[in-house]
This record gives sequence, structure tokens and C-alpha cells, in this order.
Amino acid sequence: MEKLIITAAISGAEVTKEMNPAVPYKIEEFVKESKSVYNAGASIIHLHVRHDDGTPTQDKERFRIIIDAIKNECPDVIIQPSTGGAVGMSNDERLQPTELLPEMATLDCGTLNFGGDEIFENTENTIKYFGKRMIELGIKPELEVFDKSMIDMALRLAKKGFIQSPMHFDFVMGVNGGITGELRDFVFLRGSIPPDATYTVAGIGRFEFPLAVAAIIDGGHIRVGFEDNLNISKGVLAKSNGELVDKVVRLAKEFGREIANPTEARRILGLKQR
Ligand code: KMH
Ligand code: ZN
Repeated sequence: MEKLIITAAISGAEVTKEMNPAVPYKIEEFVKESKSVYNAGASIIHLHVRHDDGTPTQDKERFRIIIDAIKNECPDVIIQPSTGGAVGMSNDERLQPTELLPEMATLDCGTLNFGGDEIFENTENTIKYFGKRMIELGIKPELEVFDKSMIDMALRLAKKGFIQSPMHFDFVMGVNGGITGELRDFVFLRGSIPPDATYTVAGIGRFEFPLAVAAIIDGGHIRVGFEDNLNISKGVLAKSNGELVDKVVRLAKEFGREIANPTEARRILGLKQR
């Protein structure tokens, strides 16, 4: 079994300091949270950025400043910018961080309800547009799937040349409007991807750690972080993103699964360091 790649989704676009005071907004807070996850064993940082007041932004310059500041402290960490951004942003607004030529970026594979009146919109043409852009720029997409139909969409678009193989999926499980985080649904998703594909699983809220254990046993990879879950245990806020990564590392050790460093993660995912 390959070593375990841990991705830390340290900020997201929806969670706020009111929900957990450690959610990063300012540059120094992004650096602090990045160091906490890197030192704990994460090799990938899934990155959304904010203005100092917490407003989510896909501004290229804000990404550049925060990525440079993170790389100063964590030189070999893999930065995976979001191209999902926040609900309501335009396609070109969302794509801005790809101009910085990251090794990886997310590629969201379908539209879904996102709670209340919110719709996270990713039409077929949007997915094609993002996929084509990432092929042109040599960026490996992490295919964000919130439901089984989004795997089917990715497989169909791969046949048409908009996504290259081997594919790397992120099963985001437990979003209101997406697939649940039940083990039955995890088994369904993981059985629906091609044999040469890799996957990571991001369980939302209470699903984060049970699904982490499923991936540890199954040979998959794991995403944790404030974007997905703010608590270290029921009713107890995590003090940092690093505390969430620490818990995954402890669980992996219990099951004898070793943790991948960034070099090993690059090999497993076929990334080229720039
Ligand atoms: N913030 C969500 C609307 C991604 O990073 O690609 C979308 C999201 C997915 O977080
Ligand atoms: Zn995200």
C-alpha cells in the first residue's frame, strides 16, 4: 500500500472566525496554520484565500502573496489552489490562481445545492473550460466530486479529452445537497473510479474522522481542515488545523499506514515540481 497523503484544507471560503477563532484571514495567520499542518505531516495545502476582513477572494495577487509567504516557511509543500472559490463567483474570477502555474488545482465536477438558497454552479461547459485550461497549463486537477454523478461526468469528459488520466479524485462527502458521509456511500464512490485513479476523501463535519479511517484502511488518501470540519471531537473546537492533521497521523499509525512527505506525494500523484 502507498504511503498516506494528507491534504489540509486550512481556510475554505465559508467558515468564519465566529465559528472557530483560528480560521485564517490575514497573511500571518495563513502562514501559522500552514506551518501547523506541514509540521504535523500534511504534504498538500488546499488553499482558499481571504482579504484581511475575512472576505473570500480569488484575486491572483492575494494568492501570490500568501503562497510566497507559505513557501518561505514550508518550501516543499504542495499548494493546491481552489478554483471553486466561493458560491456566486464567475468562471474567470475563479480561475485566476491557475495563472500562477500551481502544480495542482481543484476542478469541481458538477452543480449542487449548497445549503439554503445557495447553488454551487459548475455546468458541463464550465467543467470543460476549466479542464482544458488545466491541460494547457500543465496543472494536475484534483477532481472534486460531491456526488456519484460527478464521477460519471469526469469519466465522460476524460473520454472527450478534457481531463487526462490517471485521474485524482476528492470525494467531498456530507455537504448538504451532496452525497452523505455514510460508509455505504464511500464504498459506492471508491468502487466507481478507474483502477489507475487515486483518491482522497474529505468528510464534512462529523464524517471527517470516520471516513479518514476508511481511507487509511482502503489505501486512499485524506483531506482534513477547517474548510470541512472545525472540531477535534464532538463539541470541542480544534485549536489549529495542525491539531486535525495530528489526529489523522495518530490514526494512521494505529493501522500501520506510513505518512507521505511532499516528495513522495508528488511521485504518487505524478506531479512535477515547478
Ligand atoms: N467553496 C465552495 C463553493 C473547491 O475548492 O474547489 C467550493 C469549494 C470547492 O470549496
Ligand atoms: Zn475548497
